[in-house]
Amino acid sequence: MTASKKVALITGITGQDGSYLSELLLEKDYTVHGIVRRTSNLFRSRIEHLRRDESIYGRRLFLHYGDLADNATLGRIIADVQPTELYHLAGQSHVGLSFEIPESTCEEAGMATLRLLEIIRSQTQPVRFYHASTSEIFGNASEVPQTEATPMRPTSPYGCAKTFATQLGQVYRESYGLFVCNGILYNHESPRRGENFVTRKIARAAARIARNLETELLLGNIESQRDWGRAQDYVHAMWLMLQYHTADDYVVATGELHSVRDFVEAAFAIVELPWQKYVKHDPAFDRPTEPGRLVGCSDKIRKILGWKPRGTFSELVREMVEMELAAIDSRETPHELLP
Ligand code: GDR
Repeated sequence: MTASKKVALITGITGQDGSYLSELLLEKDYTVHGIVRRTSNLFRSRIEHLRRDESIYGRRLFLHYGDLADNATLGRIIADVQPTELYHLAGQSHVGLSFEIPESTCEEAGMATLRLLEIIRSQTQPVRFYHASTSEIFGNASEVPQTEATPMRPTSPYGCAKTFATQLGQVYRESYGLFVCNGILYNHESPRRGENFVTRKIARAAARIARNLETELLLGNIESQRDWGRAQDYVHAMWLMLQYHTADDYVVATGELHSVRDFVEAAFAIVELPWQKYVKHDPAFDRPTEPGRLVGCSDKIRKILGWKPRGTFSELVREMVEMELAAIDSRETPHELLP
């Protein structure tokens, strides 16, 4: 077997998106390298199935210890791996938490991106760079739906850091001719979503309440609205961006708005329970400010790259709740059931 010439390096490989992206790239015959933080826990649930696969791990999938704050290590990994594509997905990504820990959030979401851009600028071989931008850059959006041309008006420390990183990506693309794409992704969910994001929190609680493992679900603002898509489709969009002949920025969204309340209703309907009885408001989950109506117009990526989202909102809710139920019933975590 000849080694694949396509070499991807992923920061944030153990996250929801990193794990789906790894699977996609391995299917496409890439060699995949991931940067992981050294922790005392070696179990990396979302990619554990790949790590345990002897035909993949150590052959076409490699993990490297590194930290976004450690410039020397990042530089060494990139020089050693010589990636043809770098997907920068890592960093603190919880918007609410960014109000509690603004400095480290900005360091990870903002400065680390600059650090990586500087490293790829100094490489002799070209590296295509994907930056995980976000709808949070639009924040208090001046128009609905938002497009690539909508002004950036972030409403959280996380949104500010991502705005900084997105604009740096544009500056490096224009100033140095680097191949840098900003994927302006709206919320994207799956059974592998972190438990403190609202969709997973709701899906998990609905299942646990249905199985008598919990008695209530504490939420912040349930009137908040979001444009929710499927993570599996969104990592495909990331890959498409780096395959095109020119680098650009793309909005990735479904174009549909739903409230947190809609998600709650749909999730509890699946387990046939009255949500009003279990869902309580806890101001601890309210945020100092909320963005406006974040809903994306993805015409550009549909037209240029032929991308489109699959599945409906209710299918997404169903998939997430059913995985939680299956996990409880089989005593596995949903990650281990591998949707
Ligand atoms: P978001 O996702 O902030 O949009 O960022 P999240 O799921 O955290 O919140 C969505 C909305 O739900 C409301 N909400 C709650 N949120 C959480 N986490 N927990 C609660 O208990 C709760 N109750 C109500 C929030 O106020 C908010 O309005 C996600 C992240 O993945 C970002 O990294 C990414 O950039 C954007 O999506 C696009």
